[in-house]
Amino acid sequence: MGMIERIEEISESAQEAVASADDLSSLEAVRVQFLGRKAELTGILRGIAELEADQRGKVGGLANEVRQQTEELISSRSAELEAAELELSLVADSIDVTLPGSPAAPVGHLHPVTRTRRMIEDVMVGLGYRVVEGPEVELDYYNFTALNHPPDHPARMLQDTFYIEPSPATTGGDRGPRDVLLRTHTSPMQVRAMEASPPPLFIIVPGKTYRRDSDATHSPMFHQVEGLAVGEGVTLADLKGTLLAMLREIFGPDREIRMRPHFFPFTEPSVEFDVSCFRCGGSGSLDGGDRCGLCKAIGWIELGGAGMVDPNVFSFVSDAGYDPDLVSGFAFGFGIERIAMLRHGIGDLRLMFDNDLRMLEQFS
Ligand code: FA5
Repeated sequence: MGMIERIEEISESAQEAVASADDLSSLEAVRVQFLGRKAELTGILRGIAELEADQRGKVGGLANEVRQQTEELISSRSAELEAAELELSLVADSIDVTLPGSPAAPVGHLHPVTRTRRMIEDVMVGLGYRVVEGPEVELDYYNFTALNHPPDHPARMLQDTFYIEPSPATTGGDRGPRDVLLRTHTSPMQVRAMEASPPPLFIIVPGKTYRRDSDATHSPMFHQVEGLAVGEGVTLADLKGTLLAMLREIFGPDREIRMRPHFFPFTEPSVEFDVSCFRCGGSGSLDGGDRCGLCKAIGWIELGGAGMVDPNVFSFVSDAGYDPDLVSGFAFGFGIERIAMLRHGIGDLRLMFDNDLRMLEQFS
C-alpha cells in the first residue's frame, strides 16, 4: 500500500475514532493516538525529508492536511462534549425552586418553670426590683441561724434538710457536719444581699431549693422566688400592694389577694398569702353550679409565705447599715412550680421533672 492510501486510511480511522469518543477523556486518548509524538501520522511527517523528491510534496501536503483536519475535528468534538457535560451537570445539580422548603430544624423551647420564672422577673423588674441569685450549696448560718431559726428548729432536722459533708480543702477544716447544706429556701439571700448593700434594697431571688419531700405537690428540688424590700417606712400595706400588683400581672387584672396570719422565724408578723381563684372567680363554684376543683371550692389558692422582716434578722446585718429603728422591710417567698402548675393546669408537680417530651412540648 502506498503512503497516500495509508494516510487516507489513517484519516478515515481518525474521523471514526473522533466521532465515537463520547467523553473528554476518550477524546484525549484519540488525540494521543493520532496526533501524539508516537502516532503513525507524526512519524510520517517526521520522515518526509527522507522520501523521494517527487513523493515529498504530495505525501507531505496530504499528511499535513489530515493532521490539521484531525486537529479541527478533535477541537470541535471537544467543544461539543464540554457543552454536553456542562448540560448534564446543570441538570444533575438543578434545584427546583418551586418545591416547598425543608422544614426549619426544630429548635428547643423554654421549660414551663423557666418561662414562669422569667415572667415573674419581668413583672418585678418593672416594679423596680433587682434580680440577684445566690449559692445553692449554702451555710447553715445563712439558711437558718441568721434567719432567726433557733438551734432546735424542726426545719434544721436531718429529715427535712440535705446536709453536705464539708470538704476540709474548701472550708479550711473549720466546718462541722451540720454547717453546709443544700439551701431549703431562697431566704438566705436576704441576709447575703443585705450584707452586700446598704438600704434601701429591693431585690428578688429566683433559684433552686432542696428539701427531703416527694409527692404530687412537693419535689426534692424545686424553685422559689424570694422578694425583699427594705427602706424607711416600709409597711405591711406595701407588701399587700406589691403582691397584688405582681399576682394581677400573672393571673389577670381581676384577681384579689388575702393574707392569713402564719409563722416564720424570720418575719414578724408573718402571713401566708392566697390569690382569688382564677377559674371560679373566687366564688368556689363554676358557671354550671359545679364545685370548683382548682381551689377545692374555697375560692382562694394558697401561694406562699411573707411578712415583715424580723428585727432580729436586721441585727445580723447591723454593720451593713440595717438599724431596725430606722428601716423596716417586708419579704415574701413562693414556689415557682406552684405558679406554673396553676397557670398551665398541670396536676402533678413531678411531671415538670420527668423530661417527657409529650408533656414539655405542650409549652412551646
Ligand atoms: C418558705 O420557704 C419561706 N422561706 C417563705 C418566706 C419567705 C416567708 C420570705 C416569709 C418571708 P414555705 O416552706 O412555706 O416557706 O415554702 C414556700 C413555698 O415553696 C410553698 O408555698 C410552696 O409553693 C413551695 N414549696 C415548698 N416545698 C416545696 C416542695 N418540696 N416542692 C415544691 N414546692 C415547694
